[in-house]
Amino acid sequence: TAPSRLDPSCTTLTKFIFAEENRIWQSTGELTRLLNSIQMATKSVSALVRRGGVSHLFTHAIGKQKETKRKAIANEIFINMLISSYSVGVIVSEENPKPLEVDRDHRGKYIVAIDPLEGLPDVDCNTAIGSIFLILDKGDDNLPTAQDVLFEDNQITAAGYALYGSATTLVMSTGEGVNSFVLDTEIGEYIMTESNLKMPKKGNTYSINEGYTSSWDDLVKNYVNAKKFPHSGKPYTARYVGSMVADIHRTLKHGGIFMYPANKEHPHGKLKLLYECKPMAFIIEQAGGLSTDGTRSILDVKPREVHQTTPIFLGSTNDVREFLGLASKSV
Ligand code: AHM
Repeated sequence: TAPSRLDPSCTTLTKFIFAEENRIWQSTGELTRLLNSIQMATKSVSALVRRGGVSHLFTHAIGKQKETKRKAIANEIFINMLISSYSVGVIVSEENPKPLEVDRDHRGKYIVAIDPLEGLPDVDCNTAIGSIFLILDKGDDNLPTAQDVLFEDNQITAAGYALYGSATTLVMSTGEGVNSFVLDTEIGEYIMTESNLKMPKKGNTYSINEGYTSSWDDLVKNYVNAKKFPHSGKPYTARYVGSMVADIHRTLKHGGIFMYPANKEHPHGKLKLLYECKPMAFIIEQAGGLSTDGTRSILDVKPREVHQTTPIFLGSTNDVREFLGLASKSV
């Protein structure tokens, strides 16, 4: 259970970041500053999302216009915070066509890929949305440039997401398991609610947009069919918010499988490799689950383009293995 906010011994995200720096990073403080700038950005975006339609920022905008405006503000918040951390050399954002090189005075050693506000199509219906981040290190002493974003040997230093749901939750991994924090709005701090979170080995939920059934390949059709009409046991439950962070957060907590395969409209999948799929795959694998594009782990897919998309299947080990088992039989 979550510790009381009045308990001074509870672990806040800020305390956790300092303790981790001391314990494992033996760092110069760069990663600490960077993670703190990301937590600050998510707090600001959380406030922006919660003000929603009543904020003066949005009163003149409607529908798609409103969505675009909100994304632009969230992007500006993230980029500003990242630059102010003096830890980032290059920023890739879903909202910017090209990678952004940080000016010489503020430049640091990390490459950061972000989707500042994700899952917006249904935001007018008050659905949960999120922000996603991936921190890469190219592993040498030269500060990164835009060309380094697609460097094959970039290592993931950390990844995570903030989910703006009924509460704001931040889930993060620095490669030593997954930790989850909930924003206590009264004190403005994230409080740790789960440490070293492990996902169930098997779930009973599948999550996919079934409206596209007619354009899936036979493998996906057969797999989903097997979940609905099992030879034995109960059928799986279907859950699909249509907001990636919400769907994957539920999969992390309750187990099961999330899928966004290729379809006719998106022959190479819809979700973006660098700032949507890789961070989520990192979290799921750090929590003991699996991710795949159908043939290999999403973490092993080498990016060729900044905004590249990929089919993605991820979730509980046994569920993803069952899917991959069908895949190997169908070749
Ligand atoms: P975007 O790339 O336009 O931001 O869309 C991403 C969103 C994800 O949050 C979600 O998983 C997916 O698109 C839903 O797509 P669909 O409506 O095709 O099922």
